[in-house]
Amino acid sequence: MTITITAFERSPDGGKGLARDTRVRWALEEVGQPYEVRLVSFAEMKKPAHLALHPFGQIPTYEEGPLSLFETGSIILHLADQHESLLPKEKNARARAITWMFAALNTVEPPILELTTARIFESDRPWSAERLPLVKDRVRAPLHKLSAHLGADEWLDDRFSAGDLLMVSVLLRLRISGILDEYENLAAYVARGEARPAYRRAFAAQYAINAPSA
Ligand SMILES: N[C@@H](CCC(=O)N[C@@H](CS)C(=O)NCC(=O)O)C(=O)O
Repeated sequence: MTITITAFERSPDGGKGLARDTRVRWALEEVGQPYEVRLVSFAEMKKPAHLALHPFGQIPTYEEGPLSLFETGSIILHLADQHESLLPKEKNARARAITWMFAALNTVEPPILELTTARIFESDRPWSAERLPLVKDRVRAPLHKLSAHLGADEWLDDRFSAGDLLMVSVLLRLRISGILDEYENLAAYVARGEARPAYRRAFAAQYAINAPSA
């Protein structure tokens, strides 16, 4: 069955792979599932046809026959559920991998999003310089713990899973701030994720659309 996802017609990040279609592309590449991409403009995302797929008017969406999904966590869980390469079959290992998916999206990502908002949309406010260090410390708080948990391990649990896919995708957003490099083992963990052939294919596919020269 054909799988179609949506992505920005032109991502504001200019091809850095930070738009959330990249994580869905990565999951699809990990499981060897071909897919099509429908590019949408900001204006199209807010129109009824797209809102019927995504109630919040965002990307990515995922269509597979009669099924349509939004929310990257849900899309990746749907794919991982069918592929042992992303979610182990053993009950407890599977539950732990799903826990890491939630941790990436619910614990680690929110302060990172707040930092992005502070840097991009609030930098001209008179209180921005005073607030930014506080926001950065809120990003660091879960990273200290994550770094301690990972230690010298390769992945968050015994083997790569959808939990790592989401955690690496979330941490990637920090690179521009320099905070990721404060944690040597997390920077190496992200680099391991990026080195995976499936990630490279996903990155290249979005880059072909979003690179400044494209
Ligand atoms: N929680 C959602 C967030 C989706 C989201 O924020 N998408 C961004 C692109 S990465 C978007 O569409 N932004 C444009 C907008 O909100 O108008 C998910 O994980 O899928």
